[in-house]
Amino acid sequence: MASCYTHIVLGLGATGLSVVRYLAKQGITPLVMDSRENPPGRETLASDFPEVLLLTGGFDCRYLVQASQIVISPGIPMDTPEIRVAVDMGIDVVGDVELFARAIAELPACVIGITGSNGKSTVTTLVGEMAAEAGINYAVGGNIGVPVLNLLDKGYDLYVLELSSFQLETTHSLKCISATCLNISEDHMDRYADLEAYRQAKLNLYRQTKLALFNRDDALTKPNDPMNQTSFGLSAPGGDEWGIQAGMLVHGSTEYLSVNDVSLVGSHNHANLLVAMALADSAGIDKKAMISVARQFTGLAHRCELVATRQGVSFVNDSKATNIGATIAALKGLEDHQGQIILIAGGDGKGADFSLLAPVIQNVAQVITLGMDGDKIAAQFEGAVKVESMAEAVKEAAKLAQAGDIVLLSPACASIDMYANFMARGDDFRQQVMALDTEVIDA
Ligand code: UMA
Ligand code: ADP
Repeated sequence: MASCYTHIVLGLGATGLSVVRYLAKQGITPLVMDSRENPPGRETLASDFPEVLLLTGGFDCRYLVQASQIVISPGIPMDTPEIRVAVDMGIDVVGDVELFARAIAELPACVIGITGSNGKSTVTTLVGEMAAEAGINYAVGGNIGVPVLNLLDKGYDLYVLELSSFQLETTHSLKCISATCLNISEDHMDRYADLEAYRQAKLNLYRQTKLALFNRDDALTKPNDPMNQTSFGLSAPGGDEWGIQAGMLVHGSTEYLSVNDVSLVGSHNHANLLVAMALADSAGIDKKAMISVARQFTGLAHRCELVATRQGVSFVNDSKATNIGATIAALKGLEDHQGQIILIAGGDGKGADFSLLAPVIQNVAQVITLGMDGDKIAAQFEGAVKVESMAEAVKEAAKLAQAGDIVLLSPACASIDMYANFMARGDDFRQQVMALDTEVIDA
């Protein structure tokens, strides 16, 4: 008979470790299980929590069925058979964000929630920067890379949270002062039955928010139920909406700043800025702070980032384009570019339908593909060049490019088939660009 643990933590990545730490502070010693043989948090767990037992290589049902609470990491699907058994038995199966929501309900702090297929990290960072500029005691966390439970002790007044569909599937009581679903396009189709199932996971965020901010240019982001809501979008706004009128970012009839004074590039980033201002407004952040950030913020690394110009060719790193929607946004953003675009794409497609890329990819001069699903992208573009490595991709691109052209790494895929994460992929791209022989560029 397996010993009885009231609390079980599933997954020993960043989230699992944060949950163990959180439970330990309450005097609870959980059992940890991970389906991987060698999960990343193994050594930290052994050194910081030697009393915690770790079982690897699967989820043992004998323990699960006796638990009163199971805290599941976002990387583990809720429809894993062992989890389904526990849910059917009425066991409290929750994610770390749900534990955070229950704890924060007792505190006088506000939460802003941000989800969507693309732009989450950009918008989360923008709102955080606006809070900083306004002198608010704030924290940024969630899917952006800082597990939410790690932020609880510090007594912040405002939490700006990036939330993934995975995290929202296991979150039921998060109360936000404002929340947004930025956009919906195909992503993680290996985890969802269809786009609608993925969308509904994201729309969970609106359930208990004081103000829902949806994207009026994307009908899929509209809340299902009537609630206190307003919209942002690139058109002229009506009433209390946020939008663009006569080249100015505006809230209703109140002007904020000219799009020409915004440092971020691309119309998708204007939408990001509008919603960031709307979210900041709901937290009482003053207009001056918002405008100052809008003027200065040039964007995050690995998102359409110019890494080098060599012999007049611009090399742009958009490694964070881990789905089709992000690559479409990057290519649309470059539509007015005078020179040619050479696209490097491919990786782990997560079950995506790459035919959605076809309309925009036709404007590209050449497509170079790599990675596990590179062939599926190559099938959308006649004459695509298939390569095995980033070094080869960059060399091929450099051979084809002429002054005035752009070589764009925008993979439309996750990186995990070839790299630890999208940052490592972007860094490799940058290194390969830096390592290019002048002869290759000149050839
Ligand atoms: N895994 C197993 N077996 C397990 C547990 C995990 O195979 O028992 C695998 C997962 O399938 C996944 C990987 O391990 O491939 C990591 O999963 P995890 O749940 O342990 O992840 P964490 O390290 O806890 O990081 C998670 C988020 N990762 C995922 O949702 C996959 C991080 O978002 C987030 O920053 C972190 O919590 C803190 O909140 C990353 C991400 O890729 C950036 N998110 C996806 C995205 O943005 O598209 C949703
Ligand atoms: P996320 O956190 O949702 O992945 P990021 O801000 O990290 O979002 O950006 C991810 C990718 O999406 C980048 O390639 C970026 O250029 C692109 N992107 C950013 N904002 C948007 C948007 N509003 N619509 C479409 N693509 C976007």
